[in-house]
Amino acid sequence: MSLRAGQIKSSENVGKQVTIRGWVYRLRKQKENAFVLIRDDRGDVIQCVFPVEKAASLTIESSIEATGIVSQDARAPEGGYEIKGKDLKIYNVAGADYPIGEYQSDELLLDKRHLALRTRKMVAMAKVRASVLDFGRRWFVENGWMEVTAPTIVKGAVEGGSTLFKLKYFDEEAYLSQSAQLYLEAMIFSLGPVWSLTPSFRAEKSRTVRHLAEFSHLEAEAPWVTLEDILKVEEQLVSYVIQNTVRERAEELAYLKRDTVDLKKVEPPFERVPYDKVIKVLKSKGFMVTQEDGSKREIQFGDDLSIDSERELTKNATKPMFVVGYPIAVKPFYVKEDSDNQGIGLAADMLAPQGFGEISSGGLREDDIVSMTTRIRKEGLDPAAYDWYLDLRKYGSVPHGGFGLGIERLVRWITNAEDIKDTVLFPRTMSRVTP
Ligand code: NSS
Repeated sequence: MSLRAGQIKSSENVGKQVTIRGWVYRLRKQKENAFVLIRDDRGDVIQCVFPVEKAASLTIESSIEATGIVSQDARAPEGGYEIKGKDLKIYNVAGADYPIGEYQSDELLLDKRHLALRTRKMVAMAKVRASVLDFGRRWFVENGWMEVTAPTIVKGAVEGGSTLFKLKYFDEEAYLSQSAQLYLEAMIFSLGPVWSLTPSFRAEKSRTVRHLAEFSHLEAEAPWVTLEDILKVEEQLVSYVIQNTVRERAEELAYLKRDTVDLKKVEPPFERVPYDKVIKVLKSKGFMVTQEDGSKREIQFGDDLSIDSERELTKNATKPMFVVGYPIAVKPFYVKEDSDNQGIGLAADMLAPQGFGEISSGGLREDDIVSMTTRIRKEGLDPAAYDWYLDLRKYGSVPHGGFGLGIERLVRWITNAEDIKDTVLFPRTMSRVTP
């Protein structure tokens, strides 16, 4: 029976014979011995020492099965245990030109991502991400929300026409979905609170460290809720995911050199900061916005928050915050207007601290058919494409709301990753669609 590195590294195994299958992660051949760091299929490593002639044909990433006796040696890397190799079976001698070495440009690592995902950094990232998805699902299951699946080939824009990916759908034109929201809205009438995890697509034409062309979108929608109900769900969900992920992935986060002191303090409630206060704060700091012609002017009421303004706002924060009370003009057609506060939308964005910025966005939905139709037109969209969606306002409309959370944005914050591309194994951006 073959064991994994983590199972072998234990004092009980010292002096016993074990077998491990894996890949040559690092290789150092000396006069008598070859030191082979073996990576198992969970990304964990252990050193195995062979007489050099036995390991003569080994190259980096060759796949092997090694059998030997476990010994404890403080000098052995990664936990102080090593295997004194006896038998070596080679499955495949990897080409000697394996392109990933210790120091590589980011671009090469992206070009060779199918191989780079064998690095321990990518393995750690993938494990943190898996825990985020796992605990996200658990939160919804434990709180009685039903998981649903919405289509990703659609006819209508949700988040504006400019970032739609068009595709030929038999004899007609269709788009890749930007958000499952409109479908989730249809489902709440008979399924109650629902949630989904689907890929969302945005033809983002700007290169930033927080935009992907394809991202994992965790979305939720519920009937009979207030804005405050939705914000409570968001802060509870995010806190639950973070607390559990930090606990389960302590080792990986340490490997990624993520200081988790602040993360451990993330718990409800998150501060609700009114949009007009945000503008005042940014103004007092002399914050400027770049206009279309490239010139700069002072930020003013009515401006949407940019990456830079969010960074400024959150750079010294240690917990996420909600920005509430955006002008309806900067929000999509579906956002409900505050009846007590004309021109203000019942919507909120959650901004992660330390400059990370927006990770989720949600609020109440317009439930009146007339004002919704007007706003669809105002956005330059065709109400005909929203025929079925408008039916939801015609037949038993109810107050309702929900939110969408970007998994990669959340993972980027949890792992303190410089670029959102680090949080996905095969990122899709404006300039990258392979591998
Ligand atoms: O455009 S959003 O702000 N809102 C929606 O799509 C709503 N229709 C969701 C809903 O209420 N059901 O996107 C939601 C989140 C946003 O806060 C980000 O965290 C993430 O989705 N997002 C992205 N992540 C990565 N890359 C890109 N391009 C991206 N766009 C949004």
